[in-house]
Amino acid sequence: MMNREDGIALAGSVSRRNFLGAASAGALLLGVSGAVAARAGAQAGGTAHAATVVADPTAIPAPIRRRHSVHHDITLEAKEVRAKLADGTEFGFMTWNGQIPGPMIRVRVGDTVTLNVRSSAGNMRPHCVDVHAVYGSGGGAMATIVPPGGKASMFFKCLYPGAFIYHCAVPNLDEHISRGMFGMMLVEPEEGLAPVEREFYIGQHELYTREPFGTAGLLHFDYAAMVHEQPNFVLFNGMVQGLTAAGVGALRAKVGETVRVFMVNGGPNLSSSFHPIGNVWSRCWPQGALANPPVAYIQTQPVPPGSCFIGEMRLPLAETVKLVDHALSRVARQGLLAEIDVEGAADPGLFHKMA
Ligand SMILES: [Cu+2]
Repeated sequence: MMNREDGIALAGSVSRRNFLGAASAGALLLGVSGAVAARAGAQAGGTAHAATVVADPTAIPAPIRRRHSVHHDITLEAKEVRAKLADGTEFGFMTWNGQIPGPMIRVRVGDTVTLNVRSSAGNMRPHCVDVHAVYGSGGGAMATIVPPGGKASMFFKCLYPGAFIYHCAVPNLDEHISRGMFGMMLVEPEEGLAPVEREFYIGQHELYTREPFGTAGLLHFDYAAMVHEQPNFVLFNGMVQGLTAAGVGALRAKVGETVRVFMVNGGPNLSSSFHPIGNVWSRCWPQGALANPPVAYIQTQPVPPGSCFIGEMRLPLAETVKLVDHALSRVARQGLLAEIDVEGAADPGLFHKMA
């Protein structure tokens, strides 16, 4: 495992002692919403690829087919980890369960949840969780704030459907989210979602570093760059081109399938213009708002920080679909890219290159 304390201590400019003092007082004064850590009982499941924080985009709880309510006992664990950001480059991430985004939690309207927040003993900072799927003060932030080695729990009932972000919400929440402390909680409507062949889960966020993109070694967090919203890295799942052959591998699908993409934008500051190159969102729910009818054939969908998106794509062609933020400098120069390799036979009747 990585040397967490070094990664975080080197990256941070605030001492642990000072930060802890500021955190407890600040949280009380500001009423900030909570953050989350998590290992979701049977459904936490998520796994990060070795030495990286890249969440497996296929490690998703199964679609809900039951038509009654249940209770869930879910644990999120705050983990500060030093991990690979790019080849030859490392960063001191903050994560839920060691992965970015944190585990996807999946429940149904009417379900109740006990959410346990744990903090690894080796952590340097307090953490908590604000869940946007919840009616409750700060989304649970104050109920779940925990010091290193600590634990706290909250109970809530899910009353409305949609895809919602959860994120850390201590006073330095922008830094903690930038370092990776966000994930998605999906509340399915009572009738569930239509079946599709595959589902994927990815998260976008931006990193503010003192060193430019491409620098080798351990990079350091830059508070001034964050204040001015000028990141050096914009990422899917916490790694430069992480979800491509150059990273931990591309996503895979087959011709004729329909795939559903769950996307959460942690930010903390940049909106995403989420677009599938070579395809289109054949059905999507802006902001993941499942109580509303989907919209059809959308090319590029805004996803604000602190929000989510659910989009479906038909895959009539064998091709590589590139998922991007269409603010394309983030793709060309800041590391943001995911690919879906669609396997199957060519269909010249739909598309072919001409001589
Ligand atoms: Cu935190």
